[in-house]
Amino acid sequence: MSAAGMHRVLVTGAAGAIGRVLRDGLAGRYGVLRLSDRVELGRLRPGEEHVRAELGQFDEVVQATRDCDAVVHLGGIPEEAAWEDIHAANLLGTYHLYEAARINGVRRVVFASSNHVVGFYRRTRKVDHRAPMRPDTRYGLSKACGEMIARFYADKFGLQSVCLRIGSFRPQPLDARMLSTWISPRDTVQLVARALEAPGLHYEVVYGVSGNDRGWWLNPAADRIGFRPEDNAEAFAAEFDRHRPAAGDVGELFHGGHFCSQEFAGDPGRVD
Ligand code: 15L
Repeated sequence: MSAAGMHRVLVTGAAGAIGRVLRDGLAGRYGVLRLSDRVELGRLRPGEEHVRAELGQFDEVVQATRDCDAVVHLGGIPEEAAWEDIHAANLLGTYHLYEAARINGVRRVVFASSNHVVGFYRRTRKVDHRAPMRPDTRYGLSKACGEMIARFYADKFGLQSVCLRIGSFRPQPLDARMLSTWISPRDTVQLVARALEAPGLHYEVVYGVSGNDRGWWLNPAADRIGFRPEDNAEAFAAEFDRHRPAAGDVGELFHGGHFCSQEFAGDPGRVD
């Protein structure tokens, strides 16, 4: 049995933290889970196959996407880095992925975007997926471009896409900010499964966040794809409630936290 008729699903960046959790959480759900990464993946389990692919090498990405019904695109650099590296792995890599998916007739791509697409919103403000993008890093900028690539391929070629603006994926919240941004491993597995299987969609942007009482993101598309988080960072609030923000720390003002304060040389009063 393959959920939603998915006989082969490719996961790029499968050796990373989210990829490892998906291997467990999605095991046996689809015919074959094809895993790709530039690094070793460890021993394969029944129902898994491995294709080594460098996202910067178009031919390799074409090979990796061949015969796949859907792709979960986690590959790339997951944090701030030099522009040349972000450009190669995240921008060119995501373009290669979508173009290869189109050529191979893949039906749907689930793109791991990031909350850092909207990092420069103030914490006093809640935003939904329609709020104008305000990337906080070159990394966030690359994810904003990735969402545009996804939109282009959906509108132009009918390649369905779900962009997941993932918050803080961790076993549990690690600081006061994560009481708002945390997504648990089990909610992540549910989110990706819903994004792969929800019927009749064209293009959606969904915040990847647990049902946190202190959340900053309004998430109507979560309902549309049937994502119902089971976890809530509030269960860990007591550990962080004594936290007092450091005076003058720009990162404490905005959703993106320290991604905003890195290299910051602007006037926070004008970033409203
Ligand atoms: C991200 O996009 C990063 O990949 C991750 O490492 C976390 O830092 C997360 O955002 C976050 O905002 O906490």
